[in-house]
Amino acid sequence: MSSLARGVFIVIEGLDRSGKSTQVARLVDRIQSATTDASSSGSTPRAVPLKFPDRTTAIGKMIDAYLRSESDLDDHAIHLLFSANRWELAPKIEALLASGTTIVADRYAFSGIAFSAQKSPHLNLTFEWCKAPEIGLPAPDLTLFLDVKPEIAMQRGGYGEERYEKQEVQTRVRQVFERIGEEIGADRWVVIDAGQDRDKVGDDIWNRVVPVLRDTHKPVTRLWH
Ligand code: FDM
Ligand code: MG
Repeated sequence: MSSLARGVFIVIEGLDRSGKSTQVARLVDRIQSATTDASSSGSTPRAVPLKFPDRTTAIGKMIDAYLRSESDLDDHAIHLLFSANRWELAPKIEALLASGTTIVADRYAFSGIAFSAQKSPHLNLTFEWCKAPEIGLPAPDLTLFLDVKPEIAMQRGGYGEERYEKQEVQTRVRQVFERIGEEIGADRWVVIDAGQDRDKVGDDIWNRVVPVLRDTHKPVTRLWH
């Protein structure tokens, strides 16, 4: 690997309980061990996980209270907070990629659009309105959508603790994700069958990621530019 090669920006998306967190951790480990050879400089990490929302920032704490139903916020306001939470981390994303570190993010702008736009039957949150604040964020090189039927996901442990963890919400979210995938296109959006066992899901992800890891000489693009 050339010292000039940038890191790659990978996003794992999916419904709640689709196995994202498990697969993010596995993928980071796998990239880490695949790149820990003579070319990597000492202990410099070659891959790091990120998670959206990042609940540790001031904005993230407001989001956390909202998700745990400790606060209520207007649907437009919470949408913009989720987006602001990405914009506040965008400089870090750019710096990591420039330094050659690959990022594996647990959710990103696509969750932002899907979870807000699913509310549109009742409100004014159109797909286009929800997409607008995400335009211009660093674009993932690859998004892996972990596809699981909402009725399967809800049988998994811990389901239903937070806002949005309801079958009818998840069903609408999945439909918006489908539309986003069509817009992004097959070269950057890959659907993974997340109903399979974890090892198989991990292998399917790895097979799609390997070619992208080699493709580090094109510049980072911006969402919908
Ligand atoms: N969520 C997540 C949104 O509504 N908008 C966003 O921009 C993001 C990143 O927050 F229900 C929703 C999706 C999920 C909840 O996600 C928190 P985690 O992965 O369970 O922390
Ligand atoms: Mg959750």
